[in-house]
Amino acid sequence: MERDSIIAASQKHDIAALPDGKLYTYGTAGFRMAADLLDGITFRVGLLSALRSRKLNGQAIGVMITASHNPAKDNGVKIVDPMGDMLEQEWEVYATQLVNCATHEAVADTFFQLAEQLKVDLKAGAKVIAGRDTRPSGITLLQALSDACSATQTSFVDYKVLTTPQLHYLTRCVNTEGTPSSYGEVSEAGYYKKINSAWERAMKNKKASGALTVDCANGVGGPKLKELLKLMDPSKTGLECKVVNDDVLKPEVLNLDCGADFVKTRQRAPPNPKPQPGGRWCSLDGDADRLIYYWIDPETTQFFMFDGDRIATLAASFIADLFRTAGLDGELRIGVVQTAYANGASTKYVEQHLQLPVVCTPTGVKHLHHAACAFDIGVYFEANGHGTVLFSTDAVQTFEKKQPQSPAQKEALDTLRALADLINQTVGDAISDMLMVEVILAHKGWGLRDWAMTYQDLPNRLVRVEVGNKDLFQTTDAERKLSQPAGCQDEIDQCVKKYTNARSFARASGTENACRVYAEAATRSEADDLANKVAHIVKTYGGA
Ligand code: G16
Repeated sequence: MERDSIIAASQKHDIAALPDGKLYTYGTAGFRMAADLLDGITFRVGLLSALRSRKLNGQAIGVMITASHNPAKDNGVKIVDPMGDMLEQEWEVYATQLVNCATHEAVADTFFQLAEQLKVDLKAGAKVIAGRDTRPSGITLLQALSDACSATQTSFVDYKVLTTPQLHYLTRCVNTEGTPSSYGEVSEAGYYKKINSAWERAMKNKKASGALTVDCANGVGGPKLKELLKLMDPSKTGLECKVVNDDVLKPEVLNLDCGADFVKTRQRAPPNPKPQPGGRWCSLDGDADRLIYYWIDPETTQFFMFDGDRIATLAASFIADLFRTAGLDGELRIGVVQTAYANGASTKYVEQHLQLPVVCTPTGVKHLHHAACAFDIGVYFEANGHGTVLFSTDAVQTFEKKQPQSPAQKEALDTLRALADLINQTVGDAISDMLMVEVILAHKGWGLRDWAMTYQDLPNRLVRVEVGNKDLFQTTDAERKLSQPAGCQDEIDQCVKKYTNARSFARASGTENACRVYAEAATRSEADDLANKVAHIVKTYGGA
């Protein structure tokens, strides 16, 4: 590998220095910003992926180019580890280091220094696979990645347009192909086949009731869901799926007044198409890794949102029921992982009603995923609808070994096995999560009214606050408190005390140039008022 060829390739992919000596950092979802700043960053991420692959004995590393729920003008790049999980945290530091090199020469030197420091054999083979969402800027960013792979003699496969979870799936498939833990066929078609077969097994003898309308945020989820629907046979399972907001030809409409982030933050349905009262609706986000359901009560016209907390509680309660029926109660541990954004009522419901343990982690699926691995069945969801259910190897083996003593036990075991295949084990996947929700509703014979009645959310509000310098805000206690700037948390605490059953926290976003404030309280007006007051405090402390 030649220093000169890395420098020459790097020269084609410049980076703009940030003002005031600020650094680009590998955040909640990799590097994410205005797309025109990302060319050089993506090149350098390619270099790091080439190192990571060599460090891991040539296993394929995934790189996803997406800015998910962010506006169309943004883009992002993140690294996926061989088993489909997020990049190991220690390596985020190396990514930040490589990306912030001041010159092209420094890029090459840092590359070789990292190789030495991390004992990477540069003569070994390496592989990177990549995918992108529907943003047009993704095409040139893919080229930057490809150039980094050529300059480091790394084999590169471009899977073109994919949902984020599909790229995670493919990464795991490539690395497990031909082994006893093979995760599936290494192709997009293999993904659809695996999901559809698991869906049909999970729905055996059950029927979904009525149609489901899916808002795809005008993102990649639209065309991909339509591919899956070509395989799905509504006459077998009763599920009629209608796809809306699936225009991927007009980049500017991506995530615009639609999608999971819109529904969650505005706490209302997208204006178009207008949901029919009583109908079952859900929204995906721009790269199809988040899912939110909603429903309008035909009697009161009240809007009900089923966010990540609701999906987690539904999944945990169903799996716990299946365990009881299958006679596995007590053998395997189920736990729920949430973040500070989880509605207090959902936490109480899991702990007190379902009698299951809850763990709270900082925002970012990498944190939740890690915590969920500590359980035999780890249900993790962020309130924004990003999450999945992890089945440990032990759990899967227990389902396989268990001899059913009755037809009911057999059905429960079959359903558990099917769910383990249906639910994407690598990362939150809106399409697979949506089918999981449909399976559960069909098994329980529930409509959305029944689901809405499980517990009552505390009124809450999420506010985005633009500040002079978001980096001033440092958190502790799984982001439930600010450690910096000094004095800010005290003011928030004083404010929260004035409201009933209230809670509020602030943190810097890892994907946007802003802070987020969350507040919940006993009544709608108290939650709104508290959120505005705390947002004001944050603004005051946030620098000019
Ligand atoms: C990403 C992360 C999520 C996180 C979200 C918002 O989601 O993967 O874990 O909750 O950003 O993060 P923040 O509040 O730090 O901006 P996505 O769907 O945008 O990739």
